[in-house]
This record gives sequence, structure tokens and C-alpha cells, in this order.
Amino acid sequence: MEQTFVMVKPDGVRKQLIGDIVSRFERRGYTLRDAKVMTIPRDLAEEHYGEHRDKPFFGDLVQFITSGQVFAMVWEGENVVENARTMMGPTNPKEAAPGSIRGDYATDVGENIIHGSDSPESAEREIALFF
Ligand code: RTP
Ligand code: MG
Repeated sequence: MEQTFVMVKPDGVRKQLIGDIVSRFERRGYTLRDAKVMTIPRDLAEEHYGEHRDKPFFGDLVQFITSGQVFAMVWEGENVVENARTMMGPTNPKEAAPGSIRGDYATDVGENIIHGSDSPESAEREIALFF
């Protein structure tokens, strides 16, 4: 069965959104296979976001994702990679419709509440990195 890696980012944890986000995935019918609260070490953050290493926002991204506790999860179910991305909404919350996680809770592209793997291959890589 397909799995994906989902993470409540430090802004989502600070805003007390872990329960809401877990509940959305449960209500959608997905199964939580693993989860933990953690503070991401700098080297893991750089590895996780390695595809963005040469982007101008990379430094800010690593600084932000290591700025507090995150809630890392493995969710399982049919088409969960793509559906998780739909539930999250677009990367830039300004484009995210109300009803999506980013559309309901975020305003800033740099602090957009939640991460979800962008493909089954990314999911496998990220689950191995974090669990
Ligand atoms: P994520 O990896 O965090 O789930 O987000 P994503 O797939 O929707 O977006 P991605 O392209 O992978 O970008 C990773 C994170 O980098 C920040 N970003 N900032 N300033 C900018 O133009 C910009 N573009 C991307 C976002 O915080 C995004 O979540
Ligand atoms: Mg991404």
C-alpha cells in the first residue's frame, strides 16, 4: 500500500495544529503508520531539502525548518502521495483555497505549515531519512 511522508512544520506546531492535521488525514480514511515530535538537526534539514540547495531561499528554508519542533508522520492509503498534496494546497498559501490546510492556516510561502512528499520516490527517500 502507498505511503507518504508528511510533516507539520515549526509554524504549525507553534499554532497547535497537530491535532487538526492528524484529524484531516484520519477523516479522509488514511492510516497513521509512524509519527514523532522532533527538532530537525541542520544536516538532516539540508539533506531533506537537498533539491533546493542552489535556490536563493535555501538558507532561510533550513533556518526555518530547524527553528522549533516538527511533527513527522508516515501516512498510508490509496493514492496518499497525491491526495496529501491536494489536502495541503499549493506551496504559496496566497494561491491556496480555503478548505486546504495551507488555505486555512498559512499566509507566507516561507512558513506554510506542512510538508508532504511530492512523489512516491520522494516519499520512500524521506521516510528512510526520518524513520
Ligand atoms: P515542501 O517541500 O516544504 O512540502 O513544499 P513544496 O513541495 O510545496 O514546495 P517546494 O518547491 O519543495 O519548496 C520547499 C519549500 O521552500 C519554500 N519556498 N520558498 N521564497 C520562495 O519563492 C520559495 N519557494 C519555495 C517553501 O516554504 C516551500 O514549502
Ligand atoms: Mg517539496
